[in-house]
Amino acid sequence: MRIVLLGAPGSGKGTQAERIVERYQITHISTGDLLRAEVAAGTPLGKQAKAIMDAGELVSDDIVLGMIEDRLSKPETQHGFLLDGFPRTLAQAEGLDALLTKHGQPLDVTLLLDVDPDEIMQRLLARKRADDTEETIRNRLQVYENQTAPLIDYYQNQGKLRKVHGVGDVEAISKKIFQVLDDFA
Ligand code: B4P
Repeated sequence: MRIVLLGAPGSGKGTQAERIVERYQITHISTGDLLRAEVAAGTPLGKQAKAIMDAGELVSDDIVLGMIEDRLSKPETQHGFLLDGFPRTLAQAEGLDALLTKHGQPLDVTLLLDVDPDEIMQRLLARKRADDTEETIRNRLQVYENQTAPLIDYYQNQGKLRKVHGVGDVEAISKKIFQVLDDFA
């Protein structure tokens, strides 16, 4: 199973990703987690990424695509994977398609977690991560609208988009997601 999990920052991607990979026994690849690990380790890439992430901007497509290419070349991803927080731009989506075509492993489905901006603001202010200030969240939502939301049409045109409303009980949202994904298992 090869899945993309799409949604605004704070839509519950990280939360639901953990449940999805456990149910289907596939590899979880979160570009946010990979970048935070680079920052924590103080690598040159991490130093470059930190300021961008703190400002709520997107790290460059080249860097993120390089990280994904590296992960997708690992044997454990042969059994399937869930991409969480990637792709976030059209260039990343096109780069991913090219990579998966090369590997002969096209995506099965893109799942959109749909949550409105007011709910997102409340959730992220409650979370208190370093990049979760009101100003940064506003910027991240704007970046999402401008750069990531066009991917909804991109995957819709490929006939791969499925949408789940992401507000309410975490367990209930997982159930709705599993109903959609079971068709691809
Ligand atoms: P991410 O780590 O992807 O950050 P996120 O979008 O804020 O996380 P997520 O959406 O997973 O949050 P979650 O819902 O789990 O990226 C961080 C930064 O890294 C980006 O801003 C960017 O700079 C950089 N980056 C990452 N990927 C990139 C890429 N591909 N290209 C370029 N740059 C990239 O959590 C939200 C909160 O809601 C949690 O506290 C959770 O407990 C809560 N929650 C979840 N479900 C809920 C529910 N149903 N009800 C109430 N609360 C809920």
